[in-house]
Amino acid sequence: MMNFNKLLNIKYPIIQGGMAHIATGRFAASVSNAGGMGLIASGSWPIDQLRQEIKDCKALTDQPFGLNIMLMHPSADDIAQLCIDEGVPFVTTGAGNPEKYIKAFHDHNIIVYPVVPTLSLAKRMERIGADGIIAEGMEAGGHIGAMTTFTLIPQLTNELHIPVIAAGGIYSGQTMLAAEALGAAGVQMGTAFLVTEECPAHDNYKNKVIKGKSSQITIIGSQAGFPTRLFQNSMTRQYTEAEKAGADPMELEVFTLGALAKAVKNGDTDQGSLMAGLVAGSIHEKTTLPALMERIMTEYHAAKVALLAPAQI
Ligand code: TUI
Repeated sequence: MMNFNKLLNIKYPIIQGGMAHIATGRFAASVSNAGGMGLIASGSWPIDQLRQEIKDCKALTDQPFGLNIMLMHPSADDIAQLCIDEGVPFVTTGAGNPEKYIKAFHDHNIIVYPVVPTLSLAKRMERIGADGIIAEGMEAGGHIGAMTTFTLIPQLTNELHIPVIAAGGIYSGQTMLAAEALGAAGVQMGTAFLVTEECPAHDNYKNKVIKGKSSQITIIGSQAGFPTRLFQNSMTRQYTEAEKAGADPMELEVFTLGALAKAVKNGDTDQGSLMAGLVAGSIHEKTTLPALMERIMTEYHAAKVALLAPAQI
């Protein structure tokens, strides 16, 4: 059942994904004000600016909000401490194992939902006390695992006792209903939130998502151990050639370093890193956050009624 919003005191069972360099305090507050769980990205800003983003978010909403910690970031320890110091109510983690932070978070009443790409990691997270799990299939944008949402979610909902949130491939009421059919208690979306009016990403980035086809999306970084889904462009072609030529992972980093900021801030669609999920091929218009949330919920309820209605033949 889609009921995890009741656990977290939010209107809709929808979390906004981390989205490095994009999800500011202001944006997270807008998502929370529209009835979802807004998340501030971390790792994209120096720690003092991140503290300010949290303060901005608190000033702009009285609704619950959260912060996403990218665990491979060298300042992950400081970011975790900042969440404790600033009383961030909800934390999600990605790109690693958050085990060492969970006790401290719980001691400070912080709810923790790790993002995981496998059943084994999810079971481990439940054992050590995670409050819920965000299971991300490889349809997602950015750093991904190897399981699809359709195969990952049932594995987790069959075996875990804590809420499972589906991520990867979710952008509409219908996909949300599909996640519910697999046992998910809620959904997380990134790409769908990227193309809202309130999102601070450059318009060139948003237009790429709105006009782009799923066939223009590729994966780079698999050899370096950090598979990342994004739009194909000059940067990804150069990266792939270097990868084929056997460049070492550190050399490959040079291509992606700063490339996300280039896309988000400068709108550089040629050399920038335009991370997006495969749903980019299904998203064709820009709306406001409240309109997006209302549309998804209306679609979700209509799709549910249509499924349950007797066949009309
Ligand atoms: O983390 C993500 N997606 C991301 S992080 C990111 S950051 C970034 N990348 C490039 C340039 C600038 C910034 C972009 N997209 N999603 C959650 C996620 N977590 N996907 C996969 C995982 C994951 C992988 C391995 C989680 C745990 C894990 O565990 C390995 C272990 O330690 O056992």
